Amino acid sequence: MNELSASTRVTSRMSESPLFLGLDSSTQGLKAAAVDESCRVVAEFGVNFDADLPEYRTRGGVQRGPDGLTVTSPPVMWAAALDVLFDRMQASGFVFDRVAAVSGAGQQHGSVYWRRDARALLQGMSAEKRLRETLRDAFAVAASPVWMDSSTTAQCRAREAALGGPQAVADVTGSRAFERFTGNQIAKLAGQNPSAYAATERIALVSSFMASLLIGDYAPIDVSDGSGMNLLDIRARRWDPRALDVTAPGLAGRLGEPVASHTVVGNLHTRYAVRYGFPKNCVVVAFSGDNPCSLAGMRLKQPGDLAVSMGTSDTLFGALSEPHPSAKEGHIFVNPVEPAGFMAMICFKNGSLTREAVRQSVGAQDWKAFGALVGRTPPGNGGRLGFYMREPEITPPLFKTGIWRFAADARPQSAFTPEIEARALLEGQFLSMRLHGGRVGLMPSGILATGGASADPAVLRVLSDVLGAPVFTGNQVNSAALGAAYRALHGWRSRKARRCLPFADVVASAPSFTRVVEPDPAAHALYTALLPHYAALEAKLAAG
Ligand code: XUL
Repeated sequence: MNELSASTRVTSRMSESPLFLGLDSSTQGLKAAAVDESCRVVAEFGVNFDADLPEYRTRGGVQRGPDGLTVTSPPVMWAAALDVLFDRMQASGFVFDRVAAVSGAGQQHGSVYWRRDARALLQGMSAEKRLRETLRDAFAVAASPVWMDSSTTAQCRAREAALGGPQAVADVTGSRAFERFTGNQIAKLAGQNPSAYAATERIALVSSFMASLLIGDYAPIDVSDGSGMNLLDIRARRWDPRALDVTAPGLAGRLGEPVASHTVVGNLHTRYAVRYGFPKNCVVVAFSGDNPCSLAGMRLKQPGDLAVSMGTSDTLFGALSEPHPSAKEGHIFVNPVEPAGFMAMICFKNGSLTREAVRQSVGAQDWKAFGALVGRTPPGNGGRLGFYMREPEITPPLFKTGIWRFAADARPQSAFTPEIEARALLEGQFLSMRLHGGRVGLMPSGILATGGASADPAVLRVLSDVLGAPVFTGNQVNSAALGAAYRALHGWRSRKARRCLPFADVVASAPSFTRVVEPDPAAHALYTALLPHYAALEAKLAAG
């Protein structure tokens, strides 16, 4: 995701209509996007934790423990950033008095431990005092574990053992036990630091924490971000009692009841009306995770709408009506804009860095030259397949790195010609997306391509043909903040209508994406025939 620099940006003149503000409390900074009622982005702002709040001594927004596994951030820094952001918006003339609703995104999985009686501190926030002072004593734990933390393997294995194995955990909570998932972080805290856990009155996610700062009270966790905890029954949309029991004592009360993502969780605290001029009746719509908000920002409204984000790692997103949780393939979350729906998210570690390494190894100077190489071989590569694992892969779980090449008859090959290698890389990556996406129920009817590689026509051609769907592109700066702004609008309109309005209707006037590639049916049929061969080879590799 694109980090905004410390600068601020007002992209067009404010209109007179109400505005909807979306925040994104991400790993490295706090961003904001404001949209008008027709989903036009009118302003964007950003704060960078390292640069703008150097006193917290973070690098990339986090602090790393000596074990190399523990990764935390001070929650008070996230609160301090909110003041810096709003001060900056005020200095640039942002019209706070037009903001009808605010919502937000938070980096997923990170947790904040409110100390007993912190609620009174929140309620008593004042316009004169900065949040960092008001909340100095609000935390039972000064260092919040974030999604990059991987120190809870023991707790993950204990959870899976207690609940019947990884697939059983996935069946209920949408994902097998993952180190960064909040339930496992809570289990670690309760086990290793029982006095801090005992002093904790309420546990927030980064998302609900930021919402709490706005309403001046403990804000509920929404069911979509709540799906990233290994604690929520994603079908019932309630905490799973067994998952809570194996985590820590007295957890239900500390979590509070989760709410639907479009819920208005409160009015903005008067502090913000006095300090910045927000309207007194400005409402706060439940904050959610950054990935759920990105789904909203990319307007993946219905099952079949997929997004492929091609960055350092590649991520496949999609809306789903029927979830098929898998212990091997990514995550199923509750959908943040369709209360009865779900979303899937699958991460592939070997993304741009791997593509870059192969581009260099085949002697292509740039992506144009690489595309020319790909164009010299036919779709399907004559049945040849390659697996390019420069990094230990998450999907499929392949910890051994290396390159494996196979002829059409499955015999291992030590090398391919540059043109066969170039095509094998792209086809392998997208066959993997098709295979693993299909296993959790993602069946594409349209694909939004984002990230660096989405500018490359050869990449998009193979993507479209392998997945068998048209590819769209658009220029969106920060889909999480934008999605949060759309969700603010969605929650606000739904509240007025006293029912959850279809999200598609609410964002109908947003700028459309550009349809850039149509799938070639003949090529797609070839890939369909090749998929079982690919799956068999991959299974062999995964088995060692
Ligand atoms: C998702 C995850 C990351 C964070 C980044 O499971 O861990 O994408 O949400 O902010």
